Amino acid sequence: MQYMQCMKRYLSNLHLFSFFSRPTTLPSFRPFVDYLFWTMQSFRRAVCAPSITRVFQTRAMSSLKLPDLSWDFGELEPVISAEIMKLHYQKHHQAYVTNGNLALEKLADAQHKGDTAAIIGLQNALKFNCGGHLNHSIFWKNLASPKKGGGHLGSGELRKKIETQFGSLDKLQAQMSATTVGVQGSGWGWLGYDKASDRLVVTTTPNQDPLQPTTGLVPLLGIDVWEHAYYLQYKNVRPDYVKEIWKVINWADVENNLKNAK
Ligand code: MN3
Repeated sequence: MQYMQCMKRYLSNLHLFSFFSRPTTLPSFRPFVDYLFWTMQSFRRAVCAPSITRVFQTRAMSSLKLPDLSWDFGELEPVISAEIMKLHYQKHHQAYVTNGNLALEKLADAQHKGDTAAIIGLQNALKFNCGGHLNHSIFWKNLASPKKGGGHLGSGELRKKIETQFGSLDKLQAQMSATTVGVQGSGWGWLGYDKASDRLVVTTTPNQDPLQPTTGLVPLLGIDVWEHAYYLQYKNVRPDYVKEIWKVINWADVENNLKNAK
């Protein structure tokens, strides 16, 4: 029985090994003996080596990383203080990355073991931590200093869409501010894009729920209204933070997200 399993594994790995390790030309002397020796070596390595597919899967899945930022922590002042941005990026986002990678490793292990219960048990940790990573990666790019275009909406397709659907940029901002301030507890305000109807949508998600996986909408602009995003500067007054943040919205990035969504 063990022999049969061994042979089965050998045969399933053989095509990979023959590609990597088969000599291009066999030595001209004692060809049959050498070929036999090569075959035995391949068999040994194929059986002893871990599954190549699994190694690649594990590495590919455990690869969340803090993204590079296009601004310095103090560049968004006075709208958001350097202290907030530094803590937010280095501590909060880092925690989502660290815990997301941990959850992904556990998932790979559970999948390898075929442990369905463990896979299901990891879903909340995956949504929260990997969602936090996705959301913040969008958020950082959504921000820019006014000196680098922050707060300025160009005259492209995004402006046309906003004016057609909401009347003006001011009206969109007013609607999105009200919706975002209204998030109960921690969460995000979003300007999303609905591919099916080719329309912009203002909405919110709770906690770290990522927009696209939970609603199907493509995220164009996210506003983080977790208290860690503003409390050190705005205390409990979330409406003031949301009102100010429009001065540092990187509309060029939002426009780019719309272009990529299509
Ligand atoms: Mn945050």
